[in-house]
Amino acid sequence: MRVITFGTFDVFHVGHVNILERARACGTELYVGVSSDKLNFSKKDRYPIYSEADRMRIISALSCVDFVFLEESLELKRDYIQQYEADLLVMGDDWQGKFDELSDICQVKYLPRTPSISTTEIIEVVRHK
Ligand code: C2G
Repeated sequence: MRVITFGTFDVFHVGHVNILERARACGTELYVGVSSDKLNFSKKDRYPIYSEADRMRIISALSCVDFVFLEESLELKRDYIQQYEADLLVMGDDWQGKFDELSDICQVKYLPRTPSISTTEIIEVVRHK
């Protein structure tokens, strides 16, 4: 079973590795869409700390990841799922319910986030040191 997931994975941390390993364990292959720098800018009004090339490089190096591609728009999830023939979409539960409309083409599962860690918090901590 081919699993697909999406994310920015900026300033890679343990919450990211936890969700990727758990997503991979839901099937036999894991495909990861890494959000582009432009997509992040349009969403958050700032570019990620790490470039999309570096973020893709980090995700590609993980043993639980089989294939990495660039996610250029949030609205293209349906196309990516079809293009890569994914059977299951996994996302963290901060996205709970948000992708249920895709359940006509694949299974959709939300996994609990790792508590007390986020890229935003890491940036704040480092900024105030
Ligand atoms: N995550 C987690 N636990 C944390 C932090 C993040 O499980 N403590 C999960 C998120 O739920 C998400 C994945 O890690 O499934 C990537 O998180 P982000 O990098 O914040 O990605 P996001 O901006 O949510 O995704 O199409 C979605 C976009 O790509 C953006």
